[in-house]
Amino acid sequence: MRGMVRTKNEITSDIVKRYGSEAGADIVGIASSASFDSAPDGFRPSDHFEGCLSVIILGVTFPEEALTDDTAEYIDIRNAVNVKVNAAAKDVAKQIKNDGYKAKEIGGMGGKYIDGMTRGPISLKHAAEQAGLGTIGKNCLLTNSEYGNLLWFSAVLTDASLAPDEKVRYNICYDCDICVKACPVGALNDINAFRKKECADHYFKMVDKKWKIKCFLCRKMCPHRFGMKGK
Ligand code: B12
Repeated sequence: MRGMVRTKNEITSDIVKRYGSEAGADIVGIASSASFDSAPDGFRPSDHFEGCLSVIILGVTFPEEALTDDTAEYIDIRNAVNVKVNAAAKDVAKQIKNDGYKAKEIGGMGGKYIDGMTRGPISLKHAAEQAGLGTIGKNCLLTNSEYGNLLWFSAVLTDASLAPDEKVRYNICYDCDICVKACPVGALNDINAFRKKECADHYFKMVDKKWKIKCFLCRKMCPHRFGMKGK
């Protein structure tokens, strides 16, 4: 239909959150693109999507057995959760495009290989923190009051201007150092600099020619792993 100007449907944060939960996300938060000003160059939403105004973060929970049942393969659960959260992001991006805006989904795993390490386009846990979904603890993981650290994230970048959620203010760690002491390679020893390489070199193992994740103690040992409501 040449010459026809496509009208936009008005979308709000509530509408987008409904899209997210209908698409299978357990939790949805919204951050402004501007809240990434302190992220490093190349890792801001605007580096990947010109005109980005809002970042929608979608979280899907791991089942508790991922941490408690030694017969459950953590990596299989992780892969299934990743498929689910990526599908939710794709769905939300599609709906936003149908409403007349631009949108681009960011998957839950890394993309580029930089300095010997997989890198995502943006840091999803920082995005989740900006979007009020929880707080990053000494274990370097985003912890939510209801779901603990069992959340796995994806995101949608959009040029729609959506009201951001407020950051949460709770502290979860205080003088607890359980995760720091539990890490077999000391990756959490310096609170200001997570030792990615030490962690990455340790946490995989090869079994029957397949990569498996053998260590997630930083997740498992946290007293708030299942949330903060007295579990
Ligand atoms: C590469 C990667 C790893 C690497 C390196 C981890 C790391 N911390 O960078 C290794 C292999 C070690 C790893 C291990 C694990 N990972 Co990992 N990993 C990723 C991945 C794919 C990319 C991370 C990345 O490139 N970030 C971008 C860079 C620039 O961020 P950064 O280096 O952390 O940034 C530093 C600064 O630049 C700055 N910064 C960067 N961006 C921003 C933005 C703002 C607003 C601010 C203020 C600051 C800031 O802060 C950081 C240091 O101070 C993410 C998915 C994703 N896209 O986020 C998952 C992710 C971080 N991993 C996750 C998980 C669960 C794990 C493991 C438990 C194993 C597993 N896969 O189950 C362990 C836990 C290790 C730990 N305690 O942190 C989850 C975390 C979920 C949560 N609840 O927090 C993520 C978010 C995947 C997901 N889709 O949910 N991971």
